[in-house]
Amino acid sequence: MKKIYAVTVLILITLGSINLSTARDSKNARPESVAGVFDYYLLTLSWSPTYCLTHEGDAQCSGKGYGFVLHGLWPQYIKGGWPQSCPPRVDLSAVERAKGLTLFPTRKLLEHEWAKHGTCSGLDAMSYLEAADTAVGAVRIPQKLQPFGDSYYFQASEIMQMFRQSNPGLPADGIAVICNGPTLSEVRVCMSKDLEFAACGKGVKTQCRAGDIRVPPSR
Ligand code: U2P
Repeated sequence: MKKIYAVTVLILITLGSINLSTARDSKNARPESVAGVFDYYLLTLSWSPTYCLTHEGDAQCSGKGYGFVLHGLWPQYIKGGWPQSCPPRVDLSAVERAKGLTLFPTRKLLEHEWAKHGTCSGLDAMSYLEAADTAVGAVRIPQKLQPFGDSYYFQASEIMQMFRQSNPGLPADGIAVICNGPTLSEVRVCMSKDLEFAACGKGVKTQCRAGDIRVPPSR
């Protein structure tokens, strides 16, 4: 009798935990990634000198002298999150790769970004790369953040202010600055599907400490 009771309790506990974990999984589940189903784009510009501090061997780091480089043009959901690696998976053709290499600093990054984010734009590869070209061309890099020789220190709010001054129409909630510890890592600009400056959705915000952050020099 004791044995039957113990087995019944065990079954009930197991069923309970299956139910709980199913509920947890469905709460955390992202909407399925479907090409073309998203709300706006996030243009991400990486401060290459910071990336190169930890990736010396990368092709973008060998004396290229880059300042900001294109990291990606990422489809986003207004409620937070983003689709990624949308089917069907299509590799870039030689012509598309050549176009992409005029925009991205390395072939590795180009191919990764197309596979992870570009496929979710709902555009064919050439149209996606043209959209990335338009997006990059729409953002004027402030004079003080062009590639240069010295290390500079700015507050994240000053970096946002500089970008807004150089880009009339860029709203205060349309830009985010990302740091890697005490160092500038990226500037992210939100854009509508037709590549106009726009407010960012949930979850896209500045991630830097208060006070000065370091902007290391180009190499
Ligand atoms: O932020 C760290 C890495 O997370 C990925 N990311 C972040 C925000 C977002 O909206 N979408 C996104 O994919 C980026 O990864 P990657 O594209 O480089 O693989 C980002 O570097």
